[in-house]
Amino acid sequence: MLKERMKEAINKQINEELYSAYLYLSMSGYFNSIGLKGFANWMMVQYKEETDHAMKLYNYLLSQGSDIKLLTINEPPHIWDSPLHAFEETLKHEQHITECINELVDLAEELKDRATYNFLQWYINEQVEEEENDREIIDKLNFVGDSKNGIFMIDNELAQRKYVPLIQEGV
Ligand code: OFO
Repeated sequence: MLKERMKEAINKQINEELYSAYLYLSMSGYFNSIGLKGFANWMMVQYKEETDHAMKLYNYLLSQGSDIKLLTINEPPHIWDSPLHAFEETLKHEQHITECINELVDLAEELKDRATYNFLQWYINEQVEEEENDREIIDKLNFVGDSKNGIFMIDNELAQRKYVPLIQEGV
């Protein structure tokens, strides 16, 4: 059984993950609108993954007999200056999510909530991967600069990303 503070914190994290989903759905729309379908695909996959992250927390609350208290999702931006700007904002946002997860882990430690502490390890590893992916794309975008050919090549690469539901990954 979860303590009240932990229930509240996990419900808040569901909101953070759903905002992430909303942000990346918005970015997918932005990339579509400037003709970069590969970037749009990458963001659409990210949107779906964030929804999975929220659902994993949601299901955890249910498995602990906790209630679900959904909060208002903020409106994300809908326009960015460039692909590089969008990915810099993505990295910044993921760094914020990493901090949120770290705070949840700190709370689990404070409350001696071993089950939640254990559950959160998946998110710690996921955040390392998320930040690394963003940094790699930022490096590539910085490398090609304003070259249309370069952006086109990155767009083709990002078009290859496929969504794999968490359930198929066995987590
Ligand atoms: Fe983008 O990461 Fe969720 O947790």
